[in-house]
Amino acid sequence: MKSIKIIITGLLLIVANIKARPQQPQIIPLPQQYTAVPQTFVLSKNTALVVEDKLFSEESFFLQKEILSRKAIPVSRKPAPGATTIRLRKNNKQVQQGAYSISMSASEVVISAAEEEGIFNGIISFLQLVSVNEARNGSILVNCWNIGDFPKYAWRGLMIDESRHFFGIEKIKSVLDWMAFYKLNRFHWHLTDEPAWRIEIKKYPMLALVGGIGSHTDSATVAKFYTQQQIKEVVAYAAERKIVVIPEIDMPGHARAANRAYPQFSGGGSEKYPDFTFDPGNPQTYQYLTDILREVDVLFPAKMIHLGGDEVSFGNEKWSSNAGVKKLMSQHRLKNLKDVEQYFMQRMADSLFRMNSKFLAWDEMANVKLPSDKTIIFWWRHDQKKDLQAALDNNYSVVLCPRIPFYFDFVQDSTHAVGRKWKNTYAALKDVYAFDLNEYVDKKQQQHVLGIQANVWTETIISNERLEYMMYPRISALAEAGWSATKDYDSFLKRLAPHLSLFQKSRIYYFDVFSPGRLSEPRM
Ligand code: TNX
Repeated sequence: MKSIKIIITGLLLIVANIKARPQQPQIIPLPQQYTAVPQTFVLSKNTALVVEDKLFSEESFFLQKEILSRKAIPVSRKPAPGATTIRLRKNNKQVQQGAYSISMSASEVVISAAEEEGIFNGIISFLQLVSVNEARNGSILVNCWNIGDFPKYAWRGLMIDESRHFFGIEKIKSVLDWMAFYKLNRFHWHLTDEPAWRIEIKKYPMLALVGGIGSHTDSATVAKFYTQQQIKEVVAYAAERKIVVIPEIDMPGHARAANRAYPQFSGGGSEKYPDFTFDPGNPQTYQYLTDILREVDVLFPAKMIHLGGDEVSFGNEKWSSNAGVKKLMSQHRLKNLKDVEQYFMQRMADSLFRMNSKFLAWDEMANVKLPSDKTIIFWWRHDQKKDLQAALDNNYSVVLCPRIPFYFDFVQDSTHAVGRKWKNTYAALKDVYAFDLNEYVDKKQQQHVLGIQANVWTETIISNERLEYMMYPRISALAEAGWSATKDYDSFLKRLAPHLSLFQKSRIYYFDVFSPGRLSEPRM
């Protein structure tokens, strides 16, 4: 009699559980394929993690550490009789970079992939399924799914500007954690600009010591920058999360901080943008910047460096009266200052190519003549589609980061007032989500598109709290726009809701899209 009772209660529980199950796995970005399996996997300290191929050893430790830190469950690595198992399996059939599959049953979870990025993505999906459930008496019940998944775009990026305001290594690590949680895999680090230079260069120590002083809102604040040791630490932290870090050393404009440290290489500026440029008319400028880039190249294994190239015309008026520039123009038959700008960039790109590194730049460089297989253009001026078209026509690879909707210094709600707006438009969560490549690029040129990226410029962002508010939850929408083939905003919002609690638990200050007035927009 007693056993029948237990069986009936058990059945009722299972039925209730199946009934309550969501239509989609609780994963952002939504996997390409999924089917529900009407079983429940129990994760506890008796669960064993089995690494079937040494290739996945590093990832297996990552998974173990994450389950411990998120849920206080120390899964073991030794299979015990009767215990559930998580297996990391090599499957060479998953050819696409980043692809993985998960098959689950009550007794085991098998995550498989052909390579490490794929297994990492599978681990993240599993962690998401686990994350939204609470542990009871040391175990977590996880609904079972079979999943087959791969990314839509190879480049799913986020840029943070630490020149205007400096956030520091702990904040950057936290950002990398959340990027990894959403399978964002390119961190573009804007380290130099007008207010400050934020990276130590051994050959030119004043760049950090003098150039590191100040911020966009306080020109006197003490020097803040990353030592080379810290850079290595960030790069390694990112690598553990399969994130490639791409440094940006902005030139020939946005160079004021560098020019404060080494004025002999300044090409002057304008009234509004003093000391804005490097001097293209001084032959030594090229060697100076190449020496800087050689150190940067050693520190960042990405083998690609972003050289900016944006908005040079804001502050290059002194070039017209510069004897060195005049000489350069006649020697190389450069007709105007735009030609000088491009000449400068071609020479600097050449320095990168000699380091076997790729050249990355903003869309002002869409028409520069460079080898198309070594050049990536970032399209940002959403009101200038012709520049995107030029980059595509030149066969350059492109990353799309149009201001609307991908500039996260723009506000995300009509009531917000501190951040930027473009006329009356801004970058609402649903617009980030709705990004559709077909609106920008013809089918036949889409093979040039590496992916998408959001940029967090920080003129109006000083505090961690505000940085968080501008990023979360918009990076969740960015992630799904960059990964999933089919999108549905309502289903996204359903899956997003429990993530807001995860932000809260991590003490992240976010924009509550479900109740916009609840957490107010922080001041700068
Ligand atoms: C344009 S995007 C810039 C940045 C500013 C940003 C503010 C780009 C390549 N240049 O220097 O911070 O607008 O939204």
